[in-house]
Amino acid sequence: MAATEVLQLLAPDGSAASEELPAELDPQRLVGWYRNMVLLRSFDRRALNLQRQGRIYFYAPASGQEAAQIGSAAALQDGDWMFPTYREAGACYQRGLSLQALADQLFGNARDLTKGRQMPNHFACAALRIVSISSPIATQIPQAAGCAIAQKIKRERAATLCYFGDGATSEGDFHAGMNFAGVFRAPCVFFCQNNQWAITVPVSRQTGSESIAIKAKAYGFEGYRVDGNDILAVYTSVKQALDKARAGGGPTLIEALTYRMGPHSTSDDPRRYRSESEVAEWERRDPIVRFERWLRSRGWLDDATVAAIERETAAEVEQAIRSAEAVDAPPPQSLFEDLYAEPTPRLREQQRELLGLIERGVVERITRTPLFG
Ligand SMILES: Cc1ncc(C[n+]2csc(CCOP(=O)(O)OP(=O)(O)O)c2C)c(N)n1
Ligand SMILES: [Mg+2]
Repeated sequence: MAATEVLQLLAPDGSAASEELPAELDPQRLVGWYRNMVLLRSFDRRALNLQRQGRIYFYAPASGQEAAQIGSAAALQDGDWMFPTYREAGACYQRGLSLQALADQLFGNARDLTKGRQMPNHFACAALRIVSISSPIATQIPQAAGCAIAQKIKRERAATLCYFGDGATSEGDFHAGMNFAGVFRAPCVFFCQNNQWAITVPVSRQTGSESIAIKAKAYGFEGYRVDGNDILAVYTSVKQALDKARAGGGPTLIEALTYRMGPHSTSDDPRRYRSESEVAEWERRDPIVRFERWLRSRGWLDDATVAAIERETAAEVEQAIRSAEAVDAPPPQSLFEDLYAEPTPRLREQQRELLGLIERGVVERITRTPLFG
């Protein structure tokens, strides 16, 4: 397939390009993906409201990108590594990070795996090989290439999946990472969610190339474009690329064409830079509606099941948020842990000083101080 063609298996009206499905995709698994997409949409809506109510201080929604997120992460296997960005709540959930862990991270509470030290949306889980998210755009791309090269040296039959956006492709780190991966035939899949915008900058201002996918050619490997709102196309292409990487076939770049339907983050008002008609146009290609239509046409979903999934996922989200909010902030002394095996004398002194201030009531408790408005 040429790097400018777009792979699509499901049309926006839910009709399928082919009746044939990969053997591993049974109805139960497919309806499970649908459920996860609905859950992610519900989590997004709820998290935006939490920020507006001042209960968390930041959130980066993924509405419109559910197919790209769930479909890509569904292709991962044991032993694979994943380098997400701040928008990948859904991909992390699909990979196995629990809804409770996501909610705990947004609140930065004592149960949070990132121990309240990261901005909301910056998930991580060592046990699942989900690497800690860096806010600076594209820094994870060379890291992912390096991780994949290490996998190759260790002769693991596993691969690395690296997430980034269209905006990230204008960073030097994109070039460095892709180049390294190409030279060393790293088992790395570069998954670009081209959601048309990098905050206020449209994708037309990111590149003079025909596509993002075509850039892979310059680094000596294959690049594909897929319809990122078509979960079957996303899953199939990422699965093929990961299988190829695990088998020693080197890296692949996948450009998933999708759309960020909401704001960039809670600090953004997209009405100031894009038209309502553009948003409406993409709403007609909603990935959840499309997948639901197809599942219904196959007889695997009906009104009662859809209603139950919507009800149950909303209740699960509510429960996770309630539970997360009820857990206190991490203990202040935990600030001093994890950096050194043995704390330095200076760190010990600072810890003593802080605990003294707390005892004397000078610092009542460590609050979740807003960093971003
Ligand atoms: C190096 C760097 N420059 C600028 C920023 C500010 N910033 C945060 S998100 C973002 C846009 C990223 O766009 P894209 O890569 O398309 O990802 P998306 O947010 O659309 O998912 C920018 C410029 C940053 N975090 N890091
Ligand atoms: Mg973008």
